[in-house]
Formats: sequence, structure tokens, C-alpha cells
Amino acid sequence: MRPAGSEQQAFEIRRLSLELALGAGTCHIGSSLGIADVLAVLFFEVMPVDPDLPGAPLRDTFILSKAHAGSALLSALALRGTIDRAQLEREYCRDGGAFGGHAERGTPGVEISGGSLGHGLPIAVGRAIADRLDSRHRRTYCLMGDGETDEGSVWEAAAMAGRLGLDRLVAIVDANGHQGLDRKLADDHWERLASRFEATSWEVTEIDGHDHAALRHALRGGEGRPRCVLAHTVKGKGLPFMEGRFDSHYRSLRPHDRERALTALEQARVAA
Ligand SMILES: Cc1ncc(C[n+]2csc(CCOP(=O)(O)OP(=O)(O)O)c2C)c(N)n1
Ligand SMILES: [Mg+2]
Repeated sequence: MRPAGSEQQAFEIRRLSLELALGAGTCHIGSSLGIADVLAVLFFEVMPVDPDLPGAPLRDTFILSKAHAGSALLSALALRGTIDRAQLEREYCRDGGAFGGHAERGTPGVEISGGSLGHGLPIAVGRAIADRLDSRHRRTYCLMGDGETDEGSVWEAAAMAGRLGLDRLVAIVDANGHQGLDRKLADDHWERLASRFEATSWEVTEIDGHDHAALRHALRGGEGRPRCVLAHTVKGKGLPFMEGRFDSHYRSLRPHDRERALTALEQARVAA
């Protein structure tokens, strides 16, 4: 069956991320493919972006803390019309181009210059506090890697958000069990991670991060407390020869990989 709605957009995010990786010969492709469903539901259903007013003050805010997956965010923004797709395809990771491998502030729709992990949540908490003080009723979403939650700054920010009951803040943890090139998390990691958020007064919901109905429901936010969405994903999702593999983290795709990769992506979609 042909996917529709946000499922179709997730496929398009994957395909464009792949095109960017092929064009540039570089990219954290596994990390980008894994979060395509989260971004599709956020950008096309939960948190619409006005293409004419990318910086409008009343829209919800999305912060990609794991900025090495920037190609997925840039793809979502291009598909949403916030940035120019042709320019993105031409200039992504090219000398003198407007778009680097990590998403950077200055690009419409990109809120922070990331790269150094552990900074997105503290910034998101600051945003949520400012919104509360200024009576702005928008949500702030922050997407982090599971490995990233090893950073102490994440927990300082989480403790403050919990204490202040920032209920318009939603942290999404991309729970793929991979932390870069060679570490897989222990089986009881998720229980311990959830307990840690709960201990700082967050509401935690654990879902399949590729299930759009579950994402739709979870991403609408919590009541009275900040919400953490533990979204279980597969690194490299959508490209069977990359799924769950460590080397999908930073894999250079070359022009001769093009047909195999795009065909595999299409076939995996038809099979889903
Ligand atoms: C503070 C910091 N330490 C190390 C790195 C190098 N680094 C880039 S991606 C990555 C893996 C992070 O794992 P995770 O957050 O789970 O993201 P995933 O690889 O699963 O997308 C690391 C260690 C970094 N960018 N920032
Ligand atoms: Mg990870």
C-alpha cells in the first residue's frame, strides 16, 4: 500500500537526505534516516511552519540538538517550503555553499548552530522560560540523541524544567541504542533513562519512533509537566543495508551507490 500524509513526507525526507548524501559524498546518513518519521509528524502535522514567516514569533520552536542529523532537518524544511530545495541540493556540504553538514542558525527554520552535543535542551529550557514570562503559548520541541543524554548539561536543564513545570516543553530522545561508531546501550538503559527524567518531575512516554499515530499522540505535549518522548528508532531506517549498523553513522555514499541506494529505499517503502 502506498504511504500517505506524514508517512509520505517521511519517505520524501529520507529520499532527499539520501540525495544530499550522494551529492556531497558525505553525511551522518544513518542518524538522519532514523529521525525522518519524527520530523515528518512534527513538521507536517503537529507543528506547522509558515513558509512565508519562518521566524514568526508565535509558531512552535523545534531545536535539533543532535545536529549531525542536519540533513534530515534541512530536507524537512525544504519539503515544507521554508528553504529552497534546488539551492539545498546544489550547495549542501559544498565549498562556499549555504548549508553545512550540521544544521546552523541563519538558515530559516534552524534555531541553533549545533554540533557539540548537550546544548539543545538547555537552550530549549531557556526558550520555554522566556515564552512563559512573555505569555507566549507556543511549544518548544528538542530532539536529542540517546548518546547525547550522557552529557551533564542535559540533566542540569532537565532538573530546572521539571522544577519549573515547563509543560510546553517536549524533549524527544532518539532512542536508537547507538552512540556513534561502536557502542550499543545496555538493555536496561531505557528504564534507567526514563526513571531519571521522572525523578526530575518529567512525564515520560515511550513509543515506537517510526509509528506515526503514536508520534502524533505523544508529541502533542504533557499536562503540568515537561514531557519526554522516548522514541525507539532504528538507525539507518528505510535503507535495509544500513539499518542498525554502526557504519551507517558516517558513511560516505558515492555516485556509483546511487541506483542501489534509491532502489533499496523505494523497495523498503513498498514492503512496509
Ligand atoms: C560534546 C560532543 N562529544 C562528542 C561528539 C562527537 N559525536 C558526534 S555524533 C556522536 C554520537 C552521538 O550519539 P547519539 O547522540 O546517540 O546520536 P546518534 O549517533 O545515535 O544519531 C558523537 C559522540 C560531539 N558532537 N559532541
Ligand atoms: Mg543514538
